[in-house]
Amino acid sequence: MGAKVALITGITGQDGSYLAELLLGKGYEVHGIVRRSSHIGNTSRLDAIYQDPHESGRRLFLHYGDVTDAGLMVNLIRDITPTEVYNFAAQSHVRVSFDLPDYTANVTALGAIRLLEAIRAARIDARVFQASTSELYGTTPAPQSELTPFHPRSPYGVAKLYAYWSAVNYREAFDLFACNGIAFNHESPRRGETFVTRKITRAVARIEAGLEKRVYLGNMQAVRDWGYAPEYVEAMWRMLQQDRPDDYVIATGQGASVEQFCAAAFAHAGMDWRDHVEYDARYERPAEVPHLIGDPSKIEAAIGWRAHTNWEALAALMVDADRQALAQNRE
Ligand code: NAP
Ligand code: G4F
Repeated sequence: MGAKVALITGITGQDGSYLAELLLGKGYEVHGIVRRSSHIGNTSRLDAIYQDPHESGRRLFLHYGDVTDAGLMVNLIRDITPTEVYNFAAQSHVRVSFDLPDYTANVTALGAIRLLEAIRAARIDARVFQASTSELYGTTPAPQSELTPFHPRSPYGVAKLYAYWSAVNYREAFDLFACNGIAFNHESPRRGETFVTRKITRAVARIEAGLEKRVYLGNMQAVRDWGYAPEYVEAMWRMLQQDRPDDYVIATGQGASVEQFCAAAFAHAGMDWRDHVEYDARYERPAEVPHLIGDPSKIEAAIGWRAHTNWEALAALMVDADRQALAQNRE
């Protein structure tokens, strides 16, 4: 088999950075698209693995780009000729998507079709992973599986529905090896600071250190199926190593409310969440997704992947990481 070359859109995000590490460890040449920013902070999740690619033996290459730029995508795909493409680029915040519906559709929906078209135009035999989401299910009853009907409840969910069906369509119409991973919420110390788990664990560390007194949250009754991101990127990679392309739910199969996660995170630091959490209606969404719990039986049976870290262990490890980060920053 020839050299494995991966292209990751969204490489600077939580999943992109973990996947880049996984693939480099497996001997891949890894290319990533990075948005130009006025500061260097947007590549901070890659600091541990990024070395000067011009030195011999380096296998991580970063390219300026944006999935709203179709011409760039065509040129990049043609130049890199990847064997695997992982599409993680998205405006991925559900609440923000209500404020930026047009932009979210452009990046999250049309970005996917631009990428698929670039692969088709280049006539390369790349395998494609599309980062689909449990947000597709919206209000349909839990547990949700690959057979559960979709009913997205946000501009983000609607955009991801377009991307999901685009991947299926290119598989059926053009015989492209395209897979959807319908990932339920997955978190880590690299989770963006405005998603609820990281917002909570960061607040726990800062309240414990005396830097803050309280944290403001919205709907605490929503239930999510929270898993650990490094395990989920392993599932995504394994999906592209199968003989045939298919779509899979990636989940733990366990649900917990925001309140339960919050209670566990504060308890890990010996505190009672009720002393430090206040309600703020600004964090409510115009339409909420109340209850997401995945049924991972298909991926467990077909691929042999299963989640190992449950939400309580996740809350503890994220609090510990935020404590450590705070201590290092204060040195
Ligand atoms: P994330 O941390 O928000 O990362 C999103 C990535 O997309 C970042 O690298 C971001 O770049 C990049 N991006 C945004 N707009 C772009 C554009 N116009 N052109 C190129 N890149 C762009 O998300 P994540 O948690 O790693 O999730 C990865 C993917 O899985 C996303 O598509 C997300 O919607 C989906 N997903 C996530 C979960 C979850 O629970 N984490 C569950 C289901 C599906 P910057 O760093 O420059 O912002
Ligand atoms: O952490 P969240 O913002 O994640 P959400 O909306 O479930 O979306 C994440 O998971 C999806 C997979 O299902 C991904 F596709 C998506 O890209 C993203 O990664 O909110 C989780 C829950 C929601 O019900 C929200 O209403 O927490 C509730 N919540 C309560 N207070 C809050 C807050 N969410 C945020 N972000 N901030 C709050 O203060």
